[in-house]
Amino acid sequence: MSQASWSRVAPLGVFAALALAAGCAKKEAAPVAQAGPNHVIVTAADYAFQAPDSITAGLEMFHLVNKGPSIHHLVIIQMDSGKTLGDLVTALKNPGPPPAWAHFLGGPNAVPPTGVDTSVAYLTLAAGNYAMICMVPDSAGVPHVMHGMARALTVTPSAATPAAAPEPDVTIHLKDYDFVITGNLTAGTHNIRVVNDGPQPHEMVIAALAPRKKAMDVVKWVDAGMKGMPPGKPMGGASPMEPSASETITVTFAKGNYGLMCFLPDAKDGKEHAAHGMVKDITVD
Ligand SMILES: [Cu+2]
Repeated sequence: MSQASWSRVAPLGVFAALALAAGCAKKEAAPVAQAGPNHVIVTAADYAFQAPDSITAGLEMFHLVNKGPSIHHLVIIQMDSGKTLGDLVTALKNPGPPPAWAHFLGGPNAVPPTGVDTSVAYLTLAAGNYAMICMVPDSAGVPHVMHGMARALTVTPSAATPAAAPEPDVTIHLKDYDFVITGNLTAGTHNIRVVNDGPQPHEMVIAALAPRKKAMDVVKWVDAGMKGMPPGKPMGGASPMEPSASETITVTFAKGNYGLMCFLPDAKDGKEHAAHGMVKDITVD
């Protein structure tokens, strides 16, 4: 698969070089390919995001850094035209599923409050109005978005063809209720394509597990308000995304035991998807 896509990319590069050499700027130019991702650095703290107000459409490489003191993540939500960040925050105060005009697209999932660890996600965004929110709960179970951890993001149009996300060597399908992994999660850095096969929204939190701890211990610790010694350390993953959404994340694994978890509430009974079995222990070696 990686060979096929390289062979598609290479001729474009040659063509672009030839076009430049020929100085064909006067003719109607073919759409130019975006050179690479737009780097979007987002810094989380209790309870606000520091981020640009506006970015250009195309492949966005979100880098999430967390200055704490709490654990935070970044959820990217596309809002249908006419809807504002205020509308979104108001709608999220109501129990039940989010409004149909708010499209949860993913983003970089939870990162510990070290100010150094980074969670990375590539998303291809079209021009429009977006929101960045944190849905991680505080010790009373109230999501951080309700403490003001919400920020508007404008994506401006671009004539360039979006750059391609890095070729994944691992794909993880989110299902009701499972994580299905294809490819080998070995020690080292991986580009992981995360695809929500639905029918419900899902997320994937990755945690490096403490000795003798299981993914379910992390779920229980989060549900109990994240008090005391954490049974695992968050190391990114994919933030909540609607069915059919996908993104690519870059994660570096050391040898060891990891947990994959989905904390989203179930459409039928409101319980976390982890309680429905969307929790997986994996060993990387
Ligand atoms: Cu889920």
